[in-house]
Amino acid sequence: CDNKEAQRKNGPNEMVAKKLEELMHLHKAKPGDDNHWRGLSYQKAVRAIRNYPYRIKSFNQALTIRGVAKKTALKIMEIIETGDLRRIQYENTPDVQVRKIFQDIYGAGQVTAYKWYAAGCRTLDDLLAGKGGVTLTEAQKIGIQFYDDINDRMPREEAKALFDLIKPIALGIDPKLEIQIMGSYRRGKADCGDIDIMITRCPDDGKTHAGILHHLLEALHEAKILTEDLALPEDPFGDEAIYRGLCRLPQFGSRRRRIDFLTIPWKSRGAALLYYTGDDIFNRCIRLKANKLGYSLNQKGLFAGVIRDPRNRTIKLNTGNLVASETEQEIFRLLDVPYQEPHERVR
Ligand code: DCP
Ligand code: MG
Ligand code: MN
Repeated sequence: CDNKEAQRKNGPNEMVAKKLEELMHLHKAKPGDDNHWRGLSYQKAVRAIRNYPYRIKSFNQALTIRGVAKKTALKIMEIIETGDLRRIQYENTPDVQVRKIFQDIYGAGQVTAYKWYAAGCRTLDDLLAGKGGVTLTEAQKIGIQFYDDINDRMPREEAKALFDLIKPIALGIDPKLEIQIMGSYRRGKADCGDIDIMITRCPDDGKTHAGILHHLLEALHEAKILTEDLALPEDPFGDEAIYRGLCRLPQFGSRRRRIDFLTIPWKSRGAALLYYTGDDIFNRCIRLKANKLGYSLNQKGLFAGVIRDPRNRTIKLNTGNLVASETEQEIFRLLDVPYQEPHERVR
């Protein structure tokens, strides 16, 4: 996991990257694990191609790019030589197009999209009408109502403007709260798919942030900043809670934006910050590094001595001992990885 500068979108191979990205989205719209993994491997290749500083001219040169194997190199050559990729037309069939639209509905995934298609639905209106006996959750209905808003990304300035409204309201409830934006915003991206807000509080004075989310959500609805709830916290009075919803700037004509709140115990703030800053591929990479050193890393901390069931590695026979969780720096140090600034955390 070495450093990598942010993706360039005006580099010498942008046309190649765009076409492969199109194909990646088509694979991701198909069900099944192999399509999922194929989508991920394209994602890595697309990034590496965007970061590659020279114009790709030959098959062998393409092969030198990390994440590009023979099949991808052949596709790259086809794009360079013909300006197009036939495989895109071949994959982009009407059923894939419909499922791609369905799967972008909040609260729906590949499996649901497939099910709805199989039930005979072809449009968002079909879904709303319950065609083929389809029933929608409340979150999915909101997902359809604000389909375009939710699937659009906001400029980072808008994320900041929303946060600048939210922060004083939170501090008005408890001035000792620590509140900050994570996710793509913290990585410095110019546009954000949503706003990811972390809340915690130092318990030195005997108080914690437990229960704060309940009051904050109420105040933000009152202020007409929160507009719809998508997923309410299971226990809004605990110190670990997740909320997902929609928000908007109070200005007339402003669009709905996705917002996530997470409250986390003070002790695990470093690990939570690391995890929720991402990006997701960087996380996978650093988790792998942790595993190689015999650790286990998640949003709660870095653990030593975790024993996993050899027949099913996702089952922990022993949860291990917490070795670091309060700062990102100590986690990087223990993993023997040089500290990486948030904007560098893209792989
Ligand atoms: N995350 C992860 N794996 C996932 C989902 C999320 O590791 N499957 C972590 C890394 C993400 C962070 O949580 O950076 C926030 O998730 P988001 O879905 O909000 O992703 P980003 O904020 O990175 O991007 P976007 O601008 O699209 O919201
Ligand atoms: Mg985000
Ligand atoms: Mn998010």
